[in-house]
Amino acid sequence: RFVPQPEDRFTFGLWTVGNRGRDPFGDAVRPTIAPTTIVRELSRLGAYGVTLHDNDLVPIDATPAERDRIVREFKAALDDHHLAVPMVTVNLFYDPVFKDGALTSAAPAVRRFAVDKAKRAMDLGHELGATIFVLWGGREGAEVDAAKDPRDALRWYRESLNELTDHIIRNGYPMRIALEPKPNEPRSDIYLPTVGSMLAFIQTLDHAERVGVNPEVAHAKMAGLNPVHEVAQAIDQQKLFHIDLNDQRIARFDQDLRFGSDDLKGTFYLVKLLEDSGYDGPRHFDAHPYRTEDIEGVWQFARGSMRSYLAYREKVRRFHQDGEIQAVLARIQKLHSEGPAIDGEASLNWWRERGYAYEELDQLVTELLLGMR
Ligand code: GLT
Ligand code: MN
Ligand code: MN
Ligand code: MN
Repeated sequence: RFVPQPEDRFTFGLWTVGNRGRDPFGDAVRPTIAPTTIVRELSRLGAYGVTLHDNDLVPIDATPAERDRIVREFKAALDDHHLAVPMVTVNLFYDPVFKDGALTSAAPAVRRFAVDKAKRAMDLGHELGATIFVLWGGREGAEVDAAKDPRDALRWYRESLNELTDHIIRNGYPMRIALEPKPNEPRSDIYLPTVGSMLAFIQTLDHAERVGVNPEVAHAKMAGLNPVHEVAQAIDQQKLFHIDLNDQRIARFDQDLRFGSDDLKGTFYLVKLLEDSGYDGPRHFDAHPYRTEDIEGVWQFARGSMRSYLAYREKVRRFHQDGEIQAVLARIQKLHSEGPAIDGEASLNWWRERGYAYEELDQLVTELLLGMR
């Protein structure tokens, strides 16, 4: 029970288990783990795949020969351990050249470099079999709005994305782009901060059909929003191309907590939404092990992420099978569908006086999560 299998479609970024525990106030606490080691360990733990930024695998200053050797060895490890790479992304935030944005930099030279870097990351992704290309615009934002008109930034963003979808189409890649919103950090304000704003922006692109979203639980919470409702809107628009699973407390810095470790009820409803909707994409964990952990703790973190998903999934199954919960739900539905049409004072009062039994339902869900049912 709760043993992850490849068919569960669990994936991890190289940068998640490989995170060295740096924070703005302290240096690395763990050594670098080689990508090929990460592949071996994730496979041993039952993951389906691994994801990466271009530079998680290939250093930004690698020669073409070095790049080819690194990619060859990585592919051999994927083959040996039967791990897939369903998604790749591009690092447009670490190098100082991107200090004022990449695709929305005010400097055309920086935008050119960024778009070309993204194209090369797409080529790498295609070579590894990825069909999803995530773009997290972490540096696409501002502190000083006097320096850059946000309308210009959006226009540059759009032009860059149009060039990237053209690249995909011209090369015949079966690839789609998933834009990942975040409200702030590392910028004071990041453009297109929520799933809703991304969805509206996507409709202005040349190839909107190729572009969807990659919501992250923590990012929605940082914006003070309900991740379940954000993801539901993406599903409603058929734009949930990928998802980043982690956890986060409201009104704190970007925590990247282990999936399902903090908000039990919120996580339950998210897993319920993913499972009930038939979402069949990767369950991608984008979180960091605590800074207190050594390498053993890193693998505990990876194992725990997957076990927790399976445990929440089991709770969803029980929710649907629990006689009492289903009876309350049926009662609520019957009330809503069979209550009188409103055509006068008596029927108005009928609705005004009716209780909805949500307290009863919510308590049952709470007890389910607490292991009492
Ligand atoms: C970075 C960020 C994540 C993004 C990754 C993709 S990198 O760690 O915090 O939310 O998904 O660029
Ligand atoms: Mn994040
Ligand atoms: Mn993310
Ligand atoms: Mn984060």
